[in-house]
Amino acid sequence: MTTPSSSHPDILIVARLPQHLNQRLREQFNCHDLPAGLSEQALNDIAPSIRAISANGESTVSREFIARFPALEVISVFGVGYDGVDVAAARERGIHVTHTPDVLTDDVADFAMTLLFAVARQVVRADRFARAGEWSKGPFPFTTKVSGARLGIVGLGRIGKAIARRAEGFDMDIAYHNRSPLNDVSWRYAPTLKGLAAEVDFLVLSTPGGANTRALINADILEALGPKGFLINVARGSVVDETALIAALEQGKIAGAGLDVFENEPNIPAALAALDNVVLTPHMASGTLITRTAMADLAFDNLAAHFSGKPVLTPVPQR
Ligand code: NAP
Ligand code: 8YV
Repeated sequence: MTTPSSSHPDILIVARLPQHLNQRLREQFNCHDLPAGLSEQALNDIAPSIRAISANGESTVSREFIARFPALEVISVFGVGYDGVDVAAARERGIHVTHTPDVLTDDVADFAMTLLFAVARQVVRADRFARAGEWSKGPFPFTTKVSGARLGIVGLGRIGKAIARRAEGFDMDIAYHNRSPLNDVSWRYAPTLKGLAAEVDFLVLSTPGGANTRALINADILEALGPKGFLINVARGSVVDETALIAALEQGKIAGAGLDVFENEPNIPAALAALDNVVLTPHMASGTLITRTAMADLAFDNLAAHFSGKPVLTPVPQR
């Protein structure tokens, strides 16, 4: 590994990053931009000099990819989720992996509640109804009350707790499921995911993605959630078996879903898009100007700290 220095190190950008981050990176680093059309030959040519990778929460940075860069020192993820990065492979080489926790928590929790309300109160469908002049033919059908309803949170971490705090303002009855109970919260712990799904009206997902949570929400869990239950996913598409979800929605086995994340982004299955009982958004829960700017600054500051010989600010946790 080369010694960190502050003189325009070579950095590989592997994701579409916001303008603000791109600009800051270009001021400090010699940037090579993969999504901008860097050829395989050009990537091979610069590989020996690459000292940092700038990725986002949706990026895949595999063991094989990491192995192509012998001088790699740090991977900075613009996002809190780093399930696409092979952290074990990076650690074996002493490569730092950083992410952007906390700065996006409020926005993602706000957006989970936005999706929850949108699907329960059928805001998008009602908007279409109003615009199409359907109102003159009769009233919009009744929707589902949120205040006082039962909420289950799968993944009560930074974002999950912020969702619970918001839900308290709507007098919701709150329970959660993590792999183990927390002793610093008063919300009810459900020891099994199936038990949680069976007892709530809204099941909200805010776990990390990756192998440990793959298809956690399967046909069995959806069956337990039941025909009056709604699923909200602001976690990762991989947490839900999308085929099982589509079947459950089509067959009325659950009432509806609010989804910000999908198995194969940016592609959304046509069968899902054809349904009326879903609200679908393009992975935008953290997407406000203030938050994306804070994320960009933190992703940049992690790189800047490393290349000025300081510890990175927000390394991904040791797990
Ligand atoms: P966090 O603080 O690490 O919280 C994650 C929680 O998930 C922890 O409480 C953890 O508890 C729980 N968990 C992990 N594995 C689990 C499992 N198998 N079953 C049940 N619970 C499990 O992370 P965060 O900052 O809240 O972020 C959570 C995730 O939200 C990110 O990793 C990312 O995937 C997603 N996210 C999405 C967007 C978006 O734009 N839609 C934006 C930001 C973040 P235990 O370890 O005790 O189980
Ligand atoms: C971002 C995210 O949309 O933080 C995460 O894990 O998924 C989101 O905040 C993403 O990282 C930016 O593309």
